[in-house]
Amino acid sequence: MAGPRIDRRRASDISSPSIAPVPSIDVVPDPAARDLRATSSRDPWSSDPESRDPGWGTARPHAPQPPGPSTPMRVARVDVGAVLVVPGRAMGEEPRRAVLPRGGLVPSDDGDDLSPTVGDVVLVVEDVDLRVARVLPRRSALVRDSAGRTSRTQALAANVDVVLVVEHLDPAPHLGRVERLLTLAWGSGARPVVVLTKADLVPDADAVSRDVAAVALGADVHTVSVPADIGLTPLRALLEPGVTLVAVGPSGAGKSTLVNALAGAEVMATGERRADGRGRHTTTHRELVGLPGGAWLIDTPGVRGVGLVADEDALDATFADVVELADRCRFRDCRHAEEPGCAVRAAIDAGELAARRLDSWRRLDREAAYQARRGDARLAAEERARWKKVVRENRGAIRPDPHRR
Ligand SMILES: Nc1nc2c(ncn2[C@@H]2O[C@H](COP(=O)(O)OP(=O)(O)OP(=O)(O)O)[C@@H](O)[C@H]2O)c(=O)[nH]1
Ligand SMILES: [Mg+2]
Ligand SMILES: [Zn+2]
Repeated sequence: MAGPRIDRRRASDISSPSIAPVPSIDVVPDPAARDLRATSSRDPWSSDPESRDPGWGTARPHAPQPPGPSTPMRVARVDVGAVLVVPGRAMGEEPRRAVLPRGGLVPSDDGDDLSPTVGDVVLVVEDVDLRVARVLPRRSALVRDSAGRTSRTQALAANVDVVLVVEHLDPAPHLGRVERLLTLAWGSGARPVVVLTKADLVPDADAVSRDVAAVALGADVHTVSVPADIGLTPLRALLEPGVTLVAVGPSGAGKSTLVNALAGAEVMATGERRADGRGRHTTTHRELVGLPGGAWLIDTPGVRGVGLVADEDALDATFADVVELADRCRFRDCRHAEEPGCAVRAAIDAGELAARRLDSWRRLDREAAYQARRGDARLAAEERARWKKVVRENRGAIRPDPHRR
């Protein structure tokens, strides 16, 4: 369930009026996919009944196929220059290594070349090696802004239905991180579900859980403990055949422990935190695991910071309460500071909205706007590079005029 769609003013519009939405490179989210029910009744896309596993997403039947026999496989893990792939019913099958084209980019039906990510469905061709020939359309993707000089985005996982935002109750949950990961999740096209772990370690799990629920509008919040076997039943209920769940959250939150509990087997290694309290990453790779019942789980390493990709709808979904208030302010360009008739300030003064919620919204909104500008700058640079190439090519074709000096 996405938040209400409100024509709102971005907080950052004031300082930078000309922000164009950045086109997402890795994903074209299907709005219908935000509703889990919409994804669980997908059309079969192949005449081969073995391939009708709904977890595979929907390929357009008219899409051009690479020549020769090719088999759809699911990416279980990404390596350097290759991916590990598993067939549709993955349990018990050893993943096979399939090499990527030079540069790692694979043609997709959307016209762009993509770096295959965990959860992708790819067509592989068997000749000398197993080769990845094509990435089938993603029905959802968890996309983050990749750090670094280039303003590329990175798809962390594809074709997911549920994003488990995993956060520990001990130490106390970090609300800003939950908001950030929820925004990432809303932007993916999948349904976010918050999981608060280590309920056995705190006396007041329910009270803390209510505080988290207040910043997780539209998402279910579950309080769990794996060792004490608390709260796992509603999560197990999510494991429908063909459904893919991905666990995201900080290192040590208990993502792998949760994945193992849901899988009913020791599929991922788990680890203690170091005594000095600094996070040691136990899981180092994103990995897809197929369960006997037909559901899929993706475990991810704890990420220190996930850069947001500009996505106004996702931010609006996460901050639906603030957005709704902002829409009632007297002035369209209200900064929610000292202006008369500010509904946001009024709500904060009345104790109906936490001041940190406004701060948090501003921070993430600014970050998304910054990311959009970087995206624009990158597009402009690509355009310049394309143009230079045209000029270079034409220089060879047009003979210089000997009379001109
Ligand atoms: N008491 C308690 N400990 C837990 C619970 N869940 C996980 N742990 C412990 O927390 C530690 C970290 O768990 P992991 O599952 O490895 O955490 P992770 O999120 O996968 O961490 P990374 O792989 O580094 O991202 C381990 O020692 C687990 O045994 C829980 O519900 N209660
Ligand atoms: Mg782990
Ligand atoms: Zn206002």
